[in-house]
Amino acid sequence: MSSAIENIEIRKILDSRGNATVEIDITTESGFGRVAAPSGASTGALEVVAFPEAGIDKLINAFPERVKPELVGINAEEIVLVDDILKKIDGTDNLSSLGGNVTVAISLAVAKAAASSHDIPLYLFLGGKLKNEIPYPLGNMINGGAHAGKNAPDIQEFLVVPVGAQNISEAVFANSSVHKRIGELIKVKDTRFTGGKGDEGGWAPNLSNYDALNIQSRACEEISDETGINVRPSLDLAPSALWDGSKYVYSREGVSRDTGEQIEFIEEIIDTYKMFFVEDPLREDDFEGFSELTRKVGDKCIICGDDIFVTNSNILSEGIARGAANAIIIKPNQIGTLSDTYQTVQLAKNNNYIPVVSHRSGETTDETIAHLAVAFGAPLIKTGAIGGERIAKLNELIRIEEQMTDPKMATF
Ligand code: 2PG
Ligand code: MG
Repeated sequence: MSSAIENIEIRKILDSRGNATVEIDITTESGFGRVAAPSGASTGALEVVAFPEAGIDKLINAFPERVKPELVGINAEEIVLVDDILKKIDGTDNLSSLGGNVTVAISLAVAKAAASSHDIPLYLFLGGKLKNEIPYPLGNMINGGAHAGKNAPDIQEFLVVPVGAQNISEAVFANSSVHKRIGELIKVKDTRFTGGKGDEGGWAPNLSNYDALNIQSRACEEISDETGINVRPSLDLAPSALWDGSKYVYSREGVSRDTGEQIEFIEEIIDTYKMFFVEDPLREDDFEGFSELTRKVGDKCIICGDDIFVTNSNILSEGIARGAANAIIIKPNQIGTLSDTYQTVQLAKNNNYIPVVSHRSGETTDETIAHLAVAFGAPLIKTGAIGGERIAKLNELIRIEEQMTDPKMATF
């Protein structure tokens, strides 16, 4: 049984927004790994460059000479070596030549092929000894900002977490019940609502931020009462998109907030709606604001950094030193390789930052992040609630839980 890479193929495929992305196939003597890369819409400024600057088609043409010969023959278990080779082929410091989406798909597909060579699933191969813990799914209920149309709320994501669920099946069905209930409540509030959805399968209504918050919170309460499973509201504000250089402009509301007012607004929302998790409450370069907010509310709410940290361990180190946030979004394509992703997860865990493995707004039916969340021991996974590319990950978690001998939900 050999894990040496025998072949590597690349193809251009569709993502959930109808844009092009890449898929990689890795073959070893006795294994196979296939991974497709996702793409963001509200990307952090310091993420690696997603696609090769020369374009996907040119890279695909050059791939047989430029990439394949460098990897064929390498042991797929040597993931750090593979990632180093990829960085060397790329030759830039932001992966703009190969594209971070290409490198991350190769890196993850190599790991999958190695796992498959040993005939074990990826989460076991990467996780070593099993903790037997399943992450809670953060389900996306209402889409706004860069993920929805003009009249939708300014806040990008209204999320929920079924913290009272006993297993993943209870958890995903609780989320889908909240999603359905929110749809019904939106129709009552806006009789002209056409049922439209945003990029991540959440509803995209013509509602103010506060109307959306009220509906989100009411649906959580109702479904918690009806099912006995406590479901808590959460948010991703993605407010770098709202920042005009001196203030946050909430155009849907006709309101602007400076940094101090934004912090007060977030504190008020956390208190009023008993928020469980708030991602990117402030713009991506405001370490000070993140620190202040974390000091004020970090004991009652998870304050998570996404665009501010971009899964980069050097940037996370700065955040840790300054007490900015207490959780970090982990998106492998923000940093471009599995080994760099792993390094960031370890740094987070060693400093009591909660790692939250996440999808992107543009996705495929690839299910790899479900395995990563389990392998990393991440207590939360953010991967939507409904929609083919979102349920691919959720249903994989159901399968993973079924394979475990004594599964339990994650501990925080
Ligand atoms: C986010 C993500 C995923 P995008 O902001 O957290 O929800 O969006 O992939 O567009 O960056
Ligand atoms: Mg985010």
